[in-house]
Amino acid sequence: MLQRNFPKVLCIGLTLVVAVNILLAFYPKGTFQNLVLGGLRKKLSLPLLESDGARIKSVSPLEMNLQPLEESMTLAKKEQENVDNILKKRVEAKANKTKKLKPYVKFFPDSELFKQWGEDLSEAEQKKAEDLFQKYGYNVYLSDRLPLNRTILDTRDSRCLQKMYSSQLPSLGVILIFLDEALSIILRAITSIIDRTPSRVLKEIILVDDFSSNGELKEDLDEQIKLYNQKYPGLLRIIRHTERRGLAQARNTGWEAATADVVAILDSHIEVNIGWAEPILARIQEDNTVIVSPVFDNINFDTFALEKYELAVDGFNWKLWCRYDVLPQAWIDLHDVTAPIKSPSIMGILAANRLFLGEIGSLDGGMLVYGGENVELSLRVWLCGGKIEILPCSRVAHLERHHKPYALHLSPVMKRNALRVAEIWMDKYKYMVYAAWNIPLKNSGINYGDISSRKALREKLKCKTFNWYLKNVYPFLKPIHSLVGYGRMKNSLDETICLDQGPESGHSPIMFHCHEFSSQNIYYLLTGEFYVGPLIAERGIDDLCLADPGIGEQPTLEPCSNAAQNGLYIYWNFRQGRAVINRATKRCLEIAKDTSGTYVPVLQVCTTQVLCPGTACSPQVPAKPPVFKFSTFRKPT
Ligand SMILES: *[C@@H]1O[C@H](CO)[C@@H](O)[C@H](O)[C@H]1NC(C)=O
Ligand SMILES: [Mn+2]
Repeated sequence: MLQRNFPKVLCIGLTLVVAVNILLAFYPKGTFQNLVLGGLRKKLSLPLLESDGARIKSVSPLEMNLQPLEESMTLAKKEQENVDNILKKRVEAKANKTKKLKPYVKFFPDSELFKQWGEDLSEAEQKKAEDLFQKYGYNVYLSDRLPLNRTILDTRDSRCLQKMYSSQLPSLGVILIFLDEALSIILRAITSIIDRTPSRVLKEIILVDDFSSNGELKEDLDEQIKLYNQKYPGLLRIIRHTERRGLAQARNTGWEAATADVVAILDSHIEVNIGWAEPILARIQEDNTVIVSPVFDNINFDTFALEKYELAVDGFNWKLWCRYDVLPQAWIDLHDVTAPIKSPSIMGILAANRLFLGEIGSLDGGMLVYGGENVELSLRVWLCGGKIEILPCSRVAHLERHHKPYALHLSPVMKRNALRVAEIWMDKYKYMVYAAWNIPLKNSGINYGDISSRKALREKLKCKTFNWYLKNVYPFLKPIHSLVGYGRMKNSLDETICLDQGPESGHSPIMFHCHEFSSQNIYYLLTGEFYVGPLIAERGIDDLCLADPGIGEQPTLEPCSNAAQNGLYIYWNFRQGRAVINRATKRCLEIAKDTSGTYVPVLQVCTTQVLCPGTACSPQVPAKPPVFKFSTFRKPT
């Protein structure tokens, strides 16, 4: 399945986003819809689907850069292929020596693990590798056999190699947090840090275990730490949570234990690349209020080959899912590929002056499990006196899991954390987050925890408003000021089906059995538009507008500004409980059975479904059903 190739939630290494997704533009969404229509929805997990929507949107502004990106991706792939071929030949030569080659049989033909890997494995080995893959979400079998100090491609721009750094850099503490990671993965992260950080600056490596259940992370890991410390006295420490406390708390635990001038808070499924630390330390030495992020490359979950990612900044959509955004023009105009890039947000991995991070409140411990904590920190940094930058010369390779063994359904947690961010930071714009998630503003039924201490912190630090952030840092997000209401649209002829964006992007809405995904989100604006499908509300990208083409019975969906240009009629009169009437054509949106007996949305002369067409409708006279209405009419105020 296509989506499998893509990341689910974690934006670090939104795999292939920058390159391949551009080519696929709207394809994943079509696939999703087809699957829904095929009744296969149960097989898919929610976060996967929802982040798809976000990804499609995030990619659109990058389309203009398609050509150069494609070229450099091809180049990077070729370099990697050469490395891979050499490695493969070595492995083959070794295998030939040690055993007779049997014809290769794939015992797990459907497993993503064996798509590009594992040809030389016996049945027992395949079974073992597949079991480990299911347990961890990446190729532990291979990881256990790769050298801990393996060489990876230096993905820096050549101009980074000419940078000179002070010999008096601040000291660095590296925090590695983990939860049920494979031991060899953690050891490779540690090895890369020790090997690729100047020893004069590397003061400490602090491991934080967020209550793993994995046996090899107990004595075996302790034993390894002891061995490292024999070689590098006092360098490593491990702190173990005695209950699961989530990502944000694990990061805080590490931060509290650190003593170095600068802390780098990393995942433990990474390998830092050559020269990663110097740009970070130099930049923070220059300005201790800047929170920086390295650039990520991707370690493929199956082959462990490194895939170079292009430069991008970190952003998020109204659901607060993180994603990559285009590089700012101001940075491009500098013509210096080594210069720090101002970024609206940060992904999971960051480095900061230890004391400054404390002053602004480190991580919000009220964030559960995972997701949203990066946006919370980003808003706080920008609004309370700091800034965020991506450092192009600092590169970290990040292993994106194929599937997450823990927290299978991240969407509910993400939703809850997003509301928490909205309530603390987004002032009068918080309704945009509720609307994007299709949650009522009042009585949402979602407990986002106690936010009083975070609000007090906001007061204490005299932080700026979200409006300032929108104007000065992230003008890309475009709140809808005239939102009248949102929810699902049903027709009283059959309340089990909802108006749905339908299988073809940008074209035919359908009636489909009601579900929880955003393809059935409907937004009605004071200006008369109906947006159908996931809320976008971003500069330069249109939401989909319900349109009356003026001919035929079929309503269509078109990007709103296109629709207006193409002479489609996109303005409707509507009040809850009344008909949906096109302002120009005076036709009503109704439903009717097609030849196969399925209800479809139709545009027709208003029939029995309305008593009072036009605007001259007396509020005392409700329309006679059947009529379209919001099943739950959610007002943004
Ligand atoms: C990795 O470590 C081994 C054993 O210590 C050593 O022989 C080898 O040269 C190292 N490789 C690299 C690339 O540093
Ligand atoms: Mn990660």
